[in-house]
Amino acid sequence: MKTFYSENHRLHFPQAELSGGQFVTPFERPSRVEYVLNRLKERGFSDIEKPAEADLEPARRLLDPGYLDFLQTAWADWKAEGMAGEIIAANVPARGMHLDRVPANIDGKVGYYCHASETAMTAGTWAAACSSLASAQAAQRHVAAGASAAFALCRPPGHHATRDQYGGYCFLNNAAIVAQMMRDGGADRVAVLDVDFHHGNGTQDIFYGRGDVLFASLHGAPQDAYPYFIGYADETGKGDGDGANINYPMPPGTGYAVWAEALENAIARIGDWGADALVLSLGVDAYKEDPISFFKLDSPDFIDMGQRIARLSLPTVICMEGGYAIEAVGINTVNVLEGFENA
Ligand code: SP5
Ligand code: ZN
Repeated sequence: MKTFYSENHRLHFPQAELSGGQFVTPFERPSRVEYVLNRLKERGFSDIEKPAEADLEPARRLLDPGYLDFLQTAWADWKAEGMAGEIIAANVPARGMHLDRVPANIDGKVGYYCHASETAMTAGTWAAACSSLASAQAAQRHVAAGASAAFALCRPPGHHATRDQYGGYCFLNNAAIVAQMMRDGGADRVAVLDVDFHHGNGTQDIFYGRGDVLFASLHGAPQDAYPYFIGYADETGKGDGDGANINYPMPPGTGYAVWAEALENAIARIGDWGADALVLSLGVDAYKEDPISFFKLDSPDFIDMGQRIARLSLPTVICMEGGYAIEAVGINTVNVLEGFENA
């Protein structure tokens, strides 16, 4: 399997993440991908290509153009306002306030376009987010050209980014944009399977009203896990999308036996639905040692996960999402790829 990767992810490395009332070094940090790269090479996945520049046209059609303009100009506007530090959202539209009026002031705009203040933006965030998208798009083109699967080593991740909000370490929803590109390329029905520990709220948001893209997510139950306000099992889609959204929220301590049962159900639903292509949002934060998550998967479980997903026998674009037990991120990620390839 071929990997697409851009080192420009390094342009995004905020100093600060607001966690437990303190500013800490962000869990989502550049070294994560170094571990994946090293493990890829160790295990013989040596076909690693740098992608061409991102194509923002599909993003402009799928997402809110105002949001994309904001991402692109936020840093300059923030600095122009005299702000000394990184971009952190301090004021968000809450219950009873206007949810649809975009402020002119950059501090207000940041709150409007952000859903989680743990995520800071810096001078290089937009460029890094574009490079992450570029990897996903190159992987999609590779699969469209006939490969059975490709791996996009995306950083920053994407699945929490909605059509008009960043957060959860995500800015551009790579998986969603790739799913749309697969549709545009002729796949009638595209499934997005999200195995990251956190609910893929962004991907759900983008496709909630659509019947041509099915979204299935296995994640920590919102009562106990970020993003807290979405990800319940009764969120099944609306309008044309009714029945094309499937959530599997699971409680603290969930191990692989229960998790794999949910996965099997998701795989069966995707198969029955008649998907022509698959996007896998691959986070490995369901791992037992992950510092911000509460599932109990072990490293060999990720091999089994890859094997099961491969049984769908669909053209598959795999996009890297989360995973923060840094030294195990490489092993667990590549375990999924090996399981997938050897199935
Ligand atoms: C892509 C992805 O995996 N994003 C995850 C974003 C999670 N953000 C909120 C994390 C809150 C965790 N609380 C920290 C407790 C540390 N003991
Ligand atoms: Zn995650």
